[in-house]
Amino acid sequence: MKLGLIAMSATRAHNKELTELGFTLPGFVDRSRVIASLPSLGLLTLAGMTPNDIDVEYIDIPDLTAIDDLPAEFDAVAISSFTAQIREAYELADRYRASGTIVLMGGLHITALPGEALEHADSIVIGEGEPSWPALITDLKNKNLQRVYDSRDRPFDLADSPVPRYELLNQDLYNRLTVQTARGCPFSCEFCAASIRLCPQYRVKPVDRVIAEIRHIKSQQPEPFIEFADDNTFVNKRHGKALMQAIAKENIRWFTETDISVAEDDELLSLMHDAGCAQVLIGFESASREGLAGIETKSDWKAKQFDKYMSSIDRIQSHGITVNGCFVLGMDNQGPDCFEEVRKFVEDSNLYDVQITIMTAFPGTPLYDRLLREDRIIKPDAWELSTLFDVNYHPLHMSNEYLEGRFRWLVEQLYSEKFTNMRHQGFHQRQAA
Ligand code: B12
Repeated sequence: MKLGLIAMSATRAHNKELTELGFTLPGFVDRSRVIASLPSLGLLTLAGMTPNDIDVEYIDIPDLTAIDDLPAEFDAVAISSFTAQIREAYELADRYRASGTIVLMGGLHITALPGEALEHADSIVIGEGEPSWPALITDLKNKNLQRVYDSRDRPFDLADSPVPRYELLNQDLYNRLTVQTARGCPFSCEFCAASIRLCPQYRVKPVDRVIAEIRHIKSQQPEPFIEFADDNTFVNKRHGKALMQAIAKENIRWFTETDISVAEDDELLSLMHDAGCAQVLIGFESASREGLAGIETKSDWKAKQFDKYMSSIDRIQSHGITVNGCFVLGMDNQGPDCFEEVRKFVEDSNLYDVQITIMTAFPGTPLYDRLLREDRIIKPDAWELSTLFDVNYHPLHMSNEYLEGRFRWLVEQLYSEKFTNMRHQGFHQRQAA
Protein backbone atom coordinates (compact mmCIF):
# COMPACT_ATOMS: atom_id res chain seq x y z
CA MET A 1 0.00 0.00 0.00
CA LYS A 2 1.26 3.48 -0.86
CA LEU A 3 0.46 6.43 1.41
CA GLY A 4 1.16 10.04 0.42
CA LEU A 5 1.69 12.55 3.22
CA ILE A 6 0.78 15.93 1.82
CA ALA A 7 1.71 19.19 3.48
CA MET A 8 0.75 22.58 2.12
CA SER A 9 3.39 24.71 3.78
CA ALA A 10 4.66 28.21 2.89
CA THR A 11 3.27 31.42 4.31
CA ARG A 12 0.05 33.18 3.39
CA ALA A 13 -1.27 36.79 3.27
CA HIS A 14 -4.03 38.33 1.20
CA ASN A 15 -3.58 42.00 1.94
CA LYS A 16 -1.84 42.98 -1.29
CA GLU A 17 -0.38 46.31 -0.16
CA LEU A 18 1.02 44.74 2.99
CA THR A 19 2.50 41.80 1.12
CA GLU A 20 4.17 44.07 -1.42
CA LEU A 21 5.46 46.33 1.32
CA GLY A 22 6.73 43.37 3.37
CA PHE A 23 8.85 42.08 0.54
CA THR A 24 10.83 45.30 0.43
CA LEU A 25 11.61 45.52 4.14
CA PRO A 26 14.76 43.80 5.44
CA GLY A 27 13.50 42.89 8.92
CA PHE A 28 10.35 41.30 7.48
CA VAL A 29 11.93 39.47 4.57
CA ASP A 30 14.59 37.78 6.69
CA ARG A 31 12.16 36.01 8.99
CA SER A 32 9.76 35.12 6.14
CA ARG A 33 12.59 33.54 4.19
CA VAL A 34 13.69 31.52 7.18
CA ILE A 35 10.31 30.09 8.15
CA ALA A 36 8.71 29.64 4.75
CA SER A 37 10.36 26.28 4.21
CA LEU A 38 9.53 24.44 7.43
CA PRO A 39 8.01 21.00 6.80
CA SER A 40 4.92 19.50 8.46
CA LEU A 41 6.08 17.96 11.72
CA GLY A 42 2.59 16.53 12.25
CA LEU A 43 2.83 14.39 9.11
CA LEU A 44 6.44 13.36 9.71
CA THR A 45 5.40 12.27 13.22
CA LEU A 46 2.55 10.15 11.90
CA ALA A 47 4.97 8.66 9.36
CA GLY A 48 7.05 7.57 12.36
CA MET A 49 4.05 5.56 13.64
CA THR A 50 3.18 4.00 10.30
CA PRO A 51 4.05 0.31 9.96
CA ASN A 52 6.91 -0.57 7.61
CA ASP A 53 4.75 -2.52 5.19
CA ILE A 54 3.18 0.76 4.08
CA ASP A 55 5.22 2.68 1.56
CA VAL A 56 5.24 6.33 2.71
CA GLU A 57 6.13 9.41 0.67
CA TYR A 58 6.22 13.03 1.94
CA ILE A 59 5.29 15.79 -0.49
CA ASP A 60 4.99 19.52 0.08
CA ILE A 61 2.64 21.45 -2.18
CA PRO A 62 3.12 25.09 -1.19
CA ASP A 63 1.02 26.35 -4.11
CA LEU A 64 -1.71 24.17 -5.59
CA THR A 65 -2.23 26.53 -8.52
CA ALA A 66 1.33 25.85 -9.63
CA ILE A 67 0.78 22.14 -10.34
CA ASP A 68 -1.36 20.53 -13.05
CA ASP A 69 -0.93 16.85 -12.26
CA LEU A 70 -1.26 15.50 -8.75
CA PRO A 71 1.90 13.80 -7.48
CA ALA A 72 2.29 10.03 -7.82
CA GLU A 73 -0.14 7.17 -7.54
CA PHE A 74 -1.27 6.70 -3.96
CA ASP A 75 -3.82 4.36 -2.43
CA ALA A 76 -4.44 6.98 0.23
CA VAL A 77 -3.26 10.50 1.05
CA ALA A 78 -3.02 12.13 4.48
CA ILE A 79 -3.46 15.90 4.28
CA SER A 80 -2.73 18.25 7.19
CA SER A 81 -4.67 21.43 7.83
CA PHE A 82 -4.18 24.98 9.00
CA THR A 83 -7.04 27.41 8.57
CA ALA A 84 -5.38 29.77 6.08
CA GLN A 85 -4.76 27.00 3.53
CA ILE A 86 -7.90 24.97 4.09
CA ARG A 87 -9.60 25.89 0.80
CA GLU A 88 -6.56 24.62 -1.09
CA ALA A 89 -6.44 21.52 1.12
CA TYR A 90 -10.12 20.81 0.34
CA GLU A 91 -9.52 21.34 -3.37
CA LEU A 92 -6.62 18.92 -3.23
CA ALA A 93 -8.76 16.43 -1.29
CA ASP A 94 -11.58 16.72 -3.85
CA ARG A 95 -9.16 16.13 -6.73
CA TYR A 96 -7.65 13.06 -5.08
CA ARG A 97 -11.04 11.63 -4.24
CA ALA A 98 -12.24 12.20 -7.80
CA SER A 99 -9.27 10.13 -8.98
CA GLY A 100 -10.18 7.28 -6.60
CA THR A 101 -7.60 7.96 -3.88
CA ILE A 102 -8.72 7.68 -0.26
CA VAL A 103 -8.39 11.00 1.55
CA LEU A 104 -7.50 11.25 5.26
CA MET A 105 -7.45 14.65 6.93
CA GLY A 106 -6.50 15.98 10.34
CA GLY A 107 -4.93 18.97 12.07
CA LEU A 108 -5.99 22.20 13.70
CA HIS A 109 -8.64 23.31 11.22
CA ILE A 110 -10.24 19.88 10.86
CA THR A 111 -10.41 19.67 14.66
CA ALA A 112 -12.20 23.03 14.81
CA LEU A 113 -14.67 22.22 12.03
CA PRO A 114 -15.03 18.47 11.55
CA GLY A 115 -18.42 18.76 9.84
CA GLU A 116 -17.03 20.95 7.09
CA ALA A 117 -14.06 18.60 6.60
CA LEU A 118 -16.25 15.53 6.19
CA GLU A 119 -17.55 17.00 2.93
CA HIS A 120 -14.05 16.61 1.47
CA ALA A 121 -12.39 13.69 3.25
CA ASP A 122 -13.16 9.98 3.52
CA SER A 123 -11.92 9.93 7.06
CA ILE A 124 -10.87 12.58 9.57
CA VAL A 125 -9.03 12.69 12.88
CA ILE A 126 -10.20 15.19 15.49
CA GLY A 127 -7.53 16.30 17.97
CA GLU A 128 -4.01 14.89 18.18
CA GLY A 129 -3.08 12.46 15.45
CA GLU A 130 -1.12 9.86 17.44
CA PRO A 131 -3.89 8.35 19.63
CA SER A 132 -6.03 7.50 16.59
CA TRP A 133 -3.41 6.73 13.93
CA PRO A 134 -2.75 3.01 14.68
CA ALA A 135 -6.47 2.16 14.58
CA LEU A 136 -6.96 4.26 11.46
CA ILE A 137 -4.12 2.48 9.66
CA THR A 138 -5.47 -0.95 10.64
CA ASP A 139 -8.92 0.04 9.38
CA LEU A 140 -7.41 1.44 6.18
CA LYS A 141 -5.64 -1.84 5.49
CA ASN A 142 -8.82 -3.79 6.26
CA LYS A 143 -10.90 -1.49 4.03
CA ASN A 144 -12.97 -0.65 7.08
CA LEU A 145 -12.24 3.06 7.53
CA GLN A 146 -14.42 4.98 9.95
CA ARG A 147 -15.55 8.46 8.97
CA VAL A 148 -14.36 10.02 12.25
CA TYR A 149 -11.59 9.17 14.72
CA ASP A 150 -11.76 11.33 17.81
CA SER A 151 -8.63 11.59 19.98
CA ARG A 152 -9.90 14.26 22.34
CA ASP A 153 -10.58 12.06 25.34
CA ARG A 154 -7.15 10.36 25.04
CA PRO A 155 -4.31 12.89 25.54
CA PHE A 156 -1.20 11.46 23.91
CA ASP A 157 1.60 10.50 26.30
CA LEU A 158 4.65 12.14 24.76
CA ALA A 159 6.81 9.38 26.28
CA ASP A 160 5.38 7.22 23.49
CA SER A 161 6.37 9.69 20.76
CA PRO A 162 7.74 8.16 17.60
CA VAL A 163 10.83 9.72 16.04
CA PRO A 164 9.54 11.85 13.14
CA ARG A 165 10.76 10.49 9.79
CA TYR A 166 12.92 13.45 8.77
CA GLU A 167 14.69 11.16 6.31
CA LEU A 168 11.63 11.36 4.05
CA LEU A 169 12.44 15.01 3.31
CA ASN A 170 14.49 16.30 0.45
CA GLN A 171 17.04 17.93 2.77
CA ASP A 172 18.03 20.54 0.16
CA LEU A 173 14.60 22.17 0.50
CA TYR A 174 14.71 22.79 4.24
CA ASN A 175 17.08 25.18 5.97
CA ARG A 176 15.60 24.43 9.40
CA LEU A 177 13.78 21.48 10.89
CA THR A 178 11.34 21.35 13.79
CA VAL A 179 11.26 19.25 16.95
CA GLN A 180 8.48 19.35 19.51
CA THR A 181 9.61 19.18 23.16
CA ALA A 182 6.27 20.07 24.77
CA ARG A 183 2.64 20.33 23.79
CA GLY A 184 0.02 22.77 25.02
CA CYS A 185 0.28 25.71 27.39
CA PRO A 186 -0.96 26.23 30.95
CA PHE A 187 -2.40 29.60 29.99
CA SER A 188 -5.57 30.07 28.06
CA CYS A 189 -5.45 33.11 25.82
CA GLU A 190 -8.75 33.92 24.15
CA PHE A 191 -7.23 34.07 20.67
CA CYS A 192 -4.89 31.06 20.89
CA ALA A 193 -5.28 28.72 17.93
CA ALA A 194 -2.27 26.50 18.62
CA SER A 195 -2.03 23.02 20.13
CA ILE A 196 -4.27 23.65 23.18
CA ARG A 197 -7.07 23.43 20.61
CA LEU A 198 -6.01 19.85 19.88
CA CYS A 199 -5.67 18.88 23.54
CA PRO A 200 -5.86 21.27 26.50
CA GLN A 201 -3.30 19.52 28.77
CA TYR A 202 0.26 20.82 28.99
CA ARG A 203 2.73 17.93 28.57
CA VAL A 204 6.49 17.63 28.12
CA LYS A 205 8.34 15.08 26.03
CA PRO A 206 10.90 13.07 28.04
CA VAL A 207 14.44 14.36 27.52
CA ASP A 208 15.74 11.15 25.95
CA ARG A 209 12.95 11.24 23.34
CA VAL A 210 13.86 14.81 22.38
CA ILE A 211 17.53 13.89 22.10
CA ALA A 212 16.67 10.89 19.90
CA GLU A 213 14.84 13.25 17.52
CA ILE A 214 17.70 15.75 17.47
CA ARG A 215 20.17 12.96 16.71
CA HIS A 216 18.00 11.73 13.88
CA ILE A 217 18.03 15.25 12.42
CA LYS A 218 21.81 15.34 12.80
CA SER A 219 22.05 12.14 10.79
CA GLN A 220 20.35 14.06 7.95
CA GLN A 221 21.85 17.53 8.42
CA PRO A 222 25.26 17.65 10.14
CA GLU A 223 24.92 21.16 11.61
CA PRO A 224 21.22 21.77 11.91
CA PHE A 225 19.37 24.84 13.09
CA ILE A 226 16.30 23.58 14.91
CA GLU A 227 13.02 25.34 15.67
CA PHE A 228 11.19 23.87 18.61
CA ALA A 229 7.56 23.64 17.53
CA ASP A 230 6.36 24.21 21.09
CA ASP A 231 3.77 26.66 22.28
CA ASN A 232 5.59 27.25 25.56
CA THR A 233 8.81 25.31 26.18
CA PHE A 234 9.86 26.31 29.69
CA VAL A 235 6.71 26.05 31.80
CA ASN A 236 8.28 23.31 33.89
CA LYS A 237 11.63 24.84 34.87
CA ARG A 238 13.08 21.66 36.38
CA HIS A 239 12.37 19.69 33.21
CA GLY A 240 13.62 22.64 31.15
CA LYS A 241 16.97 22.57 32.94
CA ALA A 242 17.39 18.82 32.47
CA LEU A 243 16.53 19.25 28.80
CA MET A 244 19.09 22.03 28.41
CA GLN A 245 21.85 19.99 30.06
CA ALA A 246 21.21 17.19 27.59
CA ILE A 247 20.93 19.46 24.53
CA ALA A 248 24.20 21.21 25.44
CA LYS A 249 26.02 18.03 24.44
CA GLU A 250 24.44 17.97 20.98
CA ASN A 251 26.17 21.04 19.54
CA ILE A 252 23.15 22.56 17.81
CA ARG A 253 21.66 26.06 17.49
CA TRP A 254 17.97 26.48 18.08
CA PHE A 255 14.99 28.80 18.54
CA THR A 256 11.85 28.38 20.60
CA GLU A 257 8.61 29.93 21.84
CA THR A 258 8.22 30.47 25.56
CA ASP A 259 6.78 32.90 28.07
CA ILE A 260 8.37 35.76 29.96
CA SER A 261 8.86 33.74 33.17
CA VAL A 262 12.18 32.37 31.83
CA ALA A 263 13.63 35.77 32.74
CA GLU A 264 13.16 35.00 36.43
CA ASP A 265 15.60 32.08 36.35
CA ASP A 266 19.23 32.98 35.67
CA GLU A 267 20.35 29.39 35.99
CA LEU A 268 17.89 28.33 33.30
CA LEU A 269 18.99 31.20 31.03
CA SER A 270 22.65 30.21 31.40
CA LEU A 271 21.82 26.62 30.58
CA MET A 272 19.77 27.73 27.57
CA HIS A 273 22.68 29.77 26.30
CA ASP A 274 25.11 26.88 26.79
CA ALA A 275 22.70 24.57 24.98
CA GLY A 276 22.78 26.73 21.82
CA CYS A 277 19.65 28.86 22.18
CA ALA A 278 19.81 31.64 19.58
CA GLN A 279 16.44 33.25 20.15
CA VAL A 280 13.25 32.99 22.17
CA LEU A 281 9.96 34.19 20.79
CA ILE A 282 7.71 35.66 23.48
CA GLY A 283 4.12 36.86 23.14
CA PHE A 284 4.08 40.30 24.77
CA GLU A 285 0.85 40.91 22.85
CA SER A 286 0.37 44.58 23.80
CA ALA A 287 2.59 47.52 24.68
CA SER A 288 0.14 48.90 27.26
CA ARG A 289 -1.22 47.36 30.44
CA GLU A 290 -4.83 48.19 29.45
CA GLY A 291 -4.37 46.39 26.15
CA LEU A 292 -3.48 43.16 27.95
CA ALA A 293 -6.55 43.03 30.16
CA GLY A 294 -8.63 39.91 29.71
CA ILE A 295 -6.41 38.22 27.09
CA GLU A 296 -5.45 35.32 29.36
CA THR A 297 -8.78 33.99 30.50
CA LYS A 298 -7.81 31.91 33.58
CA SER A 299 -6.11 34.49 35.80
CA ASP A 300 -5.36 37.48 33.57
CA TRP A 301 -1.72 36.31 33.76
CA LYS A 302 -0.52 38.31 30.77
CA ALA A 303 -1.78 41.62 32.17
CA LYS A 304 0.04 40.91 35.44
CA GLN A 305 3.39 40.59 33.66
CA PHE A 306 3.38 44.04 32.04
CA ASP A 307 5.63 45.78 34.61
CA LYS A 308 8.35 43.18 34.02
CA TYR A 309 8.46 43.47 30.23
CA MET A 310 11.48 45.75 29.81
CA SER A 311 13.61 44.22 32.57
CA SER A 312 12.83 40.69 31.38
CA ILE A 313 14.00 41.46 27.84
CA ASP A 314 17.27 42.82 29.23
CA ARG A 315 17.75 39.88 31.56
CA ILE A 316 17.24 37.30 28.81
CA GLN A 317 19.39 39.16 26.29
CA SER A 318 22.17 39.65 28.84
CA HIS A 319 22.65 35.89 28.55
CA GLY A 320 23.37 36.23 24.82
CA ILE A 321 19.91 34.99 23.80
CA THR A 322 17.99 37.35 21.52
CA VAL A 323 14.30 38.05 22.16
CA ASN A 324 11.74 38.20 19.37
CA GLY A 325 8.81 40.10 20.87
CA CYS A 326 5.35 39.46 19.42
CA PHE A 327 2.58 42.05 19.48
CA VAL A 328 -1.03 41.77 18.36
CA LEU A 329 -2.78 44.86 17.01
CA GLY A 330 -6.49 45.65 17.00
CA MET A 331 -7.48 43.84 20.19
CA ASP A 332 -10.57 44.94 22.06
CA ASN A 333 -8.75 46.67 24.89
CA GLN A 334 -6.42 48.57 22.57
CA GLY A 335 -7.21 52.11 21.47
CA PRO A 336 -6.09 53.91 18.30
CA ASP A 337 -2.73 54.66 19.96
CA CYS A 338 -1.68 51.00 20.14
CA PHE A 339 0.46 51.27 16.98
CA GLU A 340 2.54 54.14 18.29
CA GLU A 341 2.72 52.39 21.68
CA VAL A 342 4.32 49.35 20.08
CA ARG A 343 6.74 51.46 18.04
CA LYS A 344 7.80 53.32 21.15
CA PHE A 345 8.07 50.17 23.24
CA VAL A 346 10.33 48.58 20.66
CA GLU A 347 12.42 51.75 20.50
CA ASP A 348 12.71 52.05 24.29
CA SER A 349 13.37 48.37 24.89
CA ASN A 350 16.41 46.52 23.64
CA LEU A 351 14.33 43.97 21.72
CA TYR A 352 16.40 42.30 19.03
CA ASP A 353 13.50 41.27 16.82
CA VAL A 354 9.83 42.06 16.69
CA GLN A 355 6.84 40.36 15.13
CA ILE A 356 3.50 42.11 14.72
CA THR A 357 0.23 40.55 13.68
CA ILE A 358 -3.40 41.62 13.37
CA MET A 359 -5.86 40.08 15.82
CA THR A 360 -7.22 36.98 14.11
CA ALA A 361 -10.26 34.98 15.15
CA PHE A 362 -9.42 31.40 14.18
CA PRO A 363 -12.35 28.98 14.18
CA GLY A 364 -12.50 26.88 17.33
CA THR A 365 -11.21 29.69 19.56
CA PRO A 366 -13.23 31.48 22.25
CA LEU A 367 -12.41 34.71 20.39
CA TYR A 368 -14.10 33.49 17.21
CA ASP A 369 -17.20 32.39 19.12
CA ARG A 370 -17.43 35.72 20.94
CA LEU A 371 -16.95 37.88 17.85
CA LEU A 372 -19.51 35.79 15.98
CA ARG A 373 -22.01 36.28 18.82
CA GLU A 374 -21.31 40.00 18.74
CA ASP A 375 -21.86 40.00 14.97
CA ARG A 376 -18.35 41.37 14.38
CA ILE A 377 -16.94 38.79 11.96
CA ILE A 378 -17.05 40.30 8.48
CA LYS A 379 -17.07 37.08 6.43
CA PRO A 380 -17.74 34.17 8.80
CA ASP A 381 -16.21 31.42 6.68
CA ALA A 382 -13.50 33.34 4.83
CA TRP A 383 -10.85 31.01 6.26
CA GLU A 384 -8.28 32.19 3.71
CA LEU A 385 -8.15 35.45 5.66
CA SER A 386 -6.91 33.68 8.81
CA THR A 387 -3.33 34.69 8.09
CA LEU A 388 -2.58 37.02 11.03
CA PHE A 389 -2.10 39.81 8.44
CA ASP A 390 -5.66 40.28 7.15
CA VAL A 391 -8.61 41.98 8.87
CA ASN A 392 -11.77 39.90 9.02
CA TYR A 393 -13.59 41.49 11.96
CA HIS A 394 -14.83 44.87 13.13
CA PRO A 395 -12.37 46.23 15.72
CA LEU A 396 -13.91 47.84 18.80
CA HIS A 397 -12.05 51.13 18.97
CA MET A 398 -11.06 51.88 15.37
CA SER A 399 -12.29 51.36 11.85
CA ASN A 400 -11.04 48.49 9.69
CA GLU A 401 -9.33 50.96 7.37
CA TYR A 402 -7.57 52.62 10.29
CA LEU A 403 -6.35 49.24 11.58
CA GLU A 404 -5.04 48.21 8.17
CA GLY A 405 -3.45 51.58 7.45
CA ARG A 406 -1.76 51.96 10.81
CA PHE A 407 -0.60 48.34 10.74
CA ARG A 408 1.14 49.05 7.43
CA TRP A 409 2.65 52.17 8.99
CA LEU A 410 3.98 50.11 11.88
CA VAL A 411 5.42 47.50 9.51
CA GLU A 412 7.27 50.29 7.69
CA GLN A 413 8.58 51.71 10.96
CA LEU A 414 9.69 48.48 12.59
CA TYR A 415 11.15 46.63 9.64
CA SER A 416 13.00 49.49 7.96
CA GLU A 417 16.67 48.86 7.37
CA LYS A 418 17.62 51.60 9.80
CA PHE A 419 15.49 50.42 12.70
CA THR A 420 16.32 46.75 12.13
CA ASN A 421 20.07 47.44 12.05
CA MET A 422 19.80 49.65 15.10
CA ARG A 423 18.18 46.86 17.12
CA HIS A 424 20.64 44.23 15.97
CA GLN A 425 23.73 46.39 16.42
CA GLY A 426 22.56 47.46 19.87
CA PHE A 427 22.38 43.81 20.94
CA HIS A 428 25.84 42.99 19.59
CA GLN A 429 27.39 46.08 21.17
CA ARG A 430 25.94 45.21 24.57
CA GLN A 431 27.29 41.65 24.20
CA ALA A 432 30.77 42.95 23.37
CA ALA A 433 30.78 45.41 26.31
C1 B12 B 1 5.98 25.33 12.27
C2 B12 B 1 4.81 26.22 12.01
C3 B12 B 1 4.60 26.65 10.69
C4 B12 B 1 5.48 26.19 9.53
C5 B12 B 1 5.21 24.77 9.06
C6 B12 B 1 3.81 24.45 8.79
C7 B12 B 1 3.55 22.99 8.52
N1 B12 B 1 3.55 22.61 7.28
O1 B12 B 1 3.30 22.24 9.44
C8 B12 B 1 5.24 27.33 8.48
C9 B12 B 1 6.30 28.36 8.66
C10 B12 B 1 5.22 26.92 7.02
C11 B12 B 1 3.92 27.91 8.98
C12 B12 B 1 3.12 28.68 8.19
C13 B12 B 1 1.93 29.24 8.62
N2 B12 B 1 1.45 29.25 9.86
CO1 B12 B 1 2.27 28.28 11.31
N3 B12 B 1 2.98 27.45 12.85
C14 B12 B 1 3.95 26.63 13.06
C15 B12 B 1 4.06 26.29 14.56
C16 B12 B 1 5.17 27.16 15.16
C17 B12 B 1 4.31 24.83 14.90
C18 B12 B 1 3.37 23.83 14.20
C19 B12 B 1 3.81 22.43 14.52
O2 B12 B 1 4.73 21.90 13.93
N4 B12 B 1 3.17 21.77 15.50
C20 B12 B 1 3.54 20.42 15.93
C21 B12 B 1 2.80 19.33 15.12
C22 B12 B 1 3.21 17.98 15.65
O3 B12 B 1 1.43 19.52 15.31
P1 B12 B 1 0.35 19.57 14.14
O4 B12 B 1 0.92 20.06 12.87
O5 B12 B 1 -0.85 20.25 14.65
O6 B12 B 1 0.00 18.01 13.91
C23 B12 B 1 -0.66 17.23 14.87
C24 B12 B 1 -2.19 17.22 14.73
O7 B12 B 1 -2.71 18.43 14.26
C25 B12 B 1 -2.49 16.08 13.82
N5 B12 B 1 -2.44 16.25 12.39
C26 B12 B 1 -1.93 17.22 11.63
N6 B12 B 1 -2.10 16.96 10.33
C27 B12 B 1 -2.73 15.80 10.24
C28 B12 B 1 -3.15 15.06 9.13
C29 B12 B 1 -3.80 13.83 9.33
C30 B12 B 1 -4.24 13.05 8.15
C31 B12 B 1 -4.02 13.36 10.63
C32 B12 B 1 -4.68 12.08 10.87
C33 B12 B 1 -3.62 14.12 11.76
C34 B12 B 1 -2.96 15.31 11.54
O8 B12 B 1 -1.51 15.13 14.18
C35 B12 B 1 -0.29 15.79 14.55
C36 B12 B 1 0.29 15.05 15.74
O9 B12 B 1 -0.60 15.10 16.83
C37 B12 B 1 2.65 26.74 15.08
C38 B12 B 1 2.60 27.38 16.46
C39 B12 B 1 2.84 26.43 17.56
N7 B12 B 1 3.56 26.86 18.52
O10 B12 B 1 2.36 25.30 17.50
C40 B12 B 1 2.20 27.77 14.02
C41 B12 B 1 0.73 27.80 13.58
C42 B12 B 1 0.32 26.39 13.31
N8 B12 B 1 0.76 28.56 12.36
C43 B12 B 1 -0.22 29.35 12.21
C44 B12 B 1 -0.42 30.21 11.09
C45 B12 B 1 -1.53 31.22 11.18
C46 B12 B 1 0.39 30.11 9.96
C47 B12 B 1 0.27 30.91 8.65
C48 B12 B 1 -1.13 31.23 8.18
C49 B12 B 1 1.09 32.20 8.78
C50 B12 B 1 1.09 33.02 7.48
N9 B12 B 1 0.46 34.15 7.46
O11 B12 B 1 1.61 32.59 6.48
C51 B12 B 1 1.00 29.97 7.68
C52 B12 B 1 0.01 29.01 7.05
C53 B12 B 1 0.64 27.85 6.44
C54 B12 B 1 -0.35 27.05 5.74
N10 B12 B 1 0.15 26.26 4.86
O12 B12 B 1 -1.52 27.15 5.97
C55 B12 B 1 -1.21 29.20 13.33
C56 B12 B 1 -2.35 28.30 12.82
C57 B12 B 1 -3.68 28.51 13.42
C58 B12 B 1 -4.72 27.71 12.70
N11 B12 B 1 -5.65 27.16 13.45
O13 B12 B 1 -4.72 27.58 11.51
C59 B12 B 1 -0.31 28.61 14.45
C60 B12 B 1 -1.01 27.75 15.48
C61 B12 B 1 0.40 29.80 15.13
C62 B12 B 1 -0.53 30.85 15.69
N12 B12 B 1 -0.12 32.06 15.60
O14 B12 B 1 -1.60 30.65 16.18
N13 B12 B 1 3.68 27.58 10.27
